[in-house]
Amino acid sequence: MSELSAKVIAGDPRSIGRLITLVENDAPEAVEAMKQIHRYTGQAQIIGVTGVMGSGKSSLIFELALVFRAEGKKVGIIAIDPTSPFSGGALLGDRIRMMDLSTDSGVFIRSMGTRGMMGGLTSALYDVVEILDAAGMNVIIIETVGVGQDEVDIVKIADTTLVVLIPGLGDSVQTIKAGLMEIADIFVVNKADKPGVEQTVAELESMLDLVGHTEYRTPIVATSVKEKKGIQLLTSKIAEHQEYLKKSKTFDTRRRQRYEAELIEIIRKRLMDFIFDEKKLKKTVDCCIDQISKKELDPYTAADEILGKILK
Ligand SMILES: Nc1nc2c(ncn2[C@@H]2O[C@H](COP(=O)(O)OP(=O)(O)OP(=O)(O)O)[C@@H](O)[C@H]2O)c(=O)[nH]1
Ligand SMILES: [Mg+2]
Repeated sequence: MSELSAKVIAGDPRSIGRLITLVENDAPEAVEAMKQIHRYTGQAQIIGVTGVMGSGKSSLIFELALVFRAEGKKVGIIAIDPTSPFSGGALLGDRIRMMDLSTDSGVFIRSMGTRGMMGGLTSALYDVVEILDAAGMNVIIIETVGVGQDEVDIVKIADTTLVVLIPGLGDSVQTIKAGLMEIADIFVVNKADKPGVEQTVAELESMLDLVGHTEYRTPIVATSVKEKKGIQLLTSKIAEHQEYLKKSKTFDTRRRQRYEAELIEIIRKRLMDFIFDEKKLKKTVDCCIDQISKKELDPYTAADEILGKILK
């Protein structure tokens, strides 16, 4: 095992950061390390947090992190394309507490951008989750803004997905539109210090009624980071969902789905890398052009042979 892998497994923050950077830069050493650390993964609880922009996802994550830290758990936080950095959007009094978190060795925080990573974010995200897991984080929390494809991906990775909304008109309609309804394991109505919470909760309840009776009914938790309300209830709902996953065997199913999605992602990425490497591609097909010209080989058979070689 490489020194880097060993240090990552030992939980060394600098090495964790370095390996993540290698992964993001698509460095060959990253693949070696990823191979080595896989067998040290599988212990972490993975929580996805998605939802409306500015709904307080980062603020909530910090509150959750504090609770998990108080329970003695190590926490990894991944923020994808954060529009407001953790420190920037914080409620005034919380900034100091957040500083405490960022200097706490039991917490590892990392932001990941989608820009400049052609099709690479998802596969890099799987890697980062594996890295934090292998590094001994007991809980890994991933924040994404719930627009577009991202929230669908988070569902493939997370054990428990929180969808964060805020009181006010049209939120629940937005939820159905964005397909967030299906992905929520827990609905959070944050900023419950603002008017209209009851109505938003009621709307969500009646939407859930429409879904009908299921073994697991998505709980709705009203929280206020500002007034420090509902956080404990939220953590207990997360724990209940974990229990449900384990009892109903859904946990194993989800983990299998995650590995399936991860494997497909790696294969997709490798193929893409190959296809977009114009020079390499040209060189690979070069050998057959003569034969095709002389009618010794047809293009389809040639393609089969080349693909066979690539995929071997
Ligand atoms: N009134 C009130 N404001 C809150 C609450 N939670 C967060 N905020 C404020 O809402 C704003 C956005 O909070 P963030 O935690 O950055 O929200 P976010 O969902 O992570 O935002 P993006 O990552 O930009 O989508 C900040 O100004 C917070 O201080 C709350 O419970 N009540
Ligand atoms: Mg945020």
